[in-house]
Amino acid sequence: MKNVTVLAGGVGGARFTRGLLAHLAQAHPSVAGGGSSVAAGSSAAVTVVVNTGDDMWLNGLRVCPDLDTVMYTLGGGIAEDQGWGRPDESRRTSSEIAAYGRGWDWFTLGDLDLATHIVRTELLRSGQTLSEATEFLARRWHPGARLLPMSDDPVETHVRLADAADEHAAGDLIHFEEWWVRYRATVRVSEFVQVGLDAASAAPGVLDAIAGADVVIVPPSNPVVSVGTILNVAGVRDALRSTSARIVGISPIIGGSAVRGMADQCLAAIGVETSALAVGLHYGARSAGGLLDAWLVDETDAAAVASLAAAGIRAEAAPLWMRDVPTSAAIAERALKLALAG
Ligand code: FO1
Repeated sequence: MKNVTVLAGGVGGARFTRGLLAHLAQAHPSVAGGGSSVAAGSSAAVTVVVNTGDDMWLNGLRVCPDLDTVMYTLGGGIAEDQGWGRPDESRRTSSEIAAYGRGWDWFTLGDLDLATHIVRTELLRSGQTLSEATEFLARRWHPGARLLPMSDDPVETHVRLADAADEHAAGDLIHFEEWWVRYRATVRVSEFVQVGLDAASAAPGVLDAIAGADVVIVPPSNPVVSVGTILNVAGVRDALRSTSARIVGISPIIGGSAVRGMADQCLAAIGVETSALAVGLHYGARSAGGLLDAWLVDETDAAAVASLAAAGIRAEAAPLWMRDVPTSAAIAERALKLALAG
């Protein structure tokens, strides 16, 4: 086991990767020990390619929700129950910003979290790329994996509202985070638009991390706005098609409902049923021009295994609830075994 590349969004991808690193450290101890991009104590090098479609400019700061969630989660700085942001947060600064009538008062920029956005913005304004700024920030957190933004070019997921909401008319495009956080994805959307995608290229190292992997993992992140966005970056799908790596995914849907967030609303917007089977078929079998060699579903969805196999996707059922690091590590172990079997 040498190189594992994970295509991650926010909370689900971050928690899965934390489990993966724990499993690799315990299962593949190496004499050399871990370096910054090698899982601590493991001979395996893990690269996380992170979705940047949720990113935004807010109060003049570049906020990168998924990169920060992965960095904080792997670095031990995450507000665990919330899944994003820092623990023991305060909101003194954002309250002052709101007093000026600026910013998004429904989007919490905590005082500690703000330091990350301030330093990132300073680095970007000094001419660094998002990759360079991400590498700099990660040094403090020692994530045990290499974090790569999917692109150094700005890509923002916007949603086209199917219905009016507050000051927005039906047909308006709003930033994904406004739909996700202000409206909790309750307003119907007609499409997702990745603003900037056409001009975006994969960040340095992303395509190589896919080409050079032994296993590529699609974690239980949002298949539309997180994994889907990464897949749309120029060159990524081709790299996934041609890599010698085995590609395994873990279903973000258990028993017909999204484990976290509002993935079901995103799936509905693209006409995909909210089921482990439908998402696996949505990603598609590699042998049929799709993404997956293998797909791990929860035990409650074991009935999907036969249909997935018929579609050319090797599937197994396993407990997929990530309650803590040990359960996430067990899922990672099953995913790696499934990827490398057959
Ligand atoms: N999610 C919320 O539900 N409410 C928030 O106020 C909020 C603020 C926030 C600030 C920084 C950050 O990195 C993430 C934040 N998130 C918040 C989470 C964010 O919406 C999600 O992590 C992803 O964008 C979706 O996976």
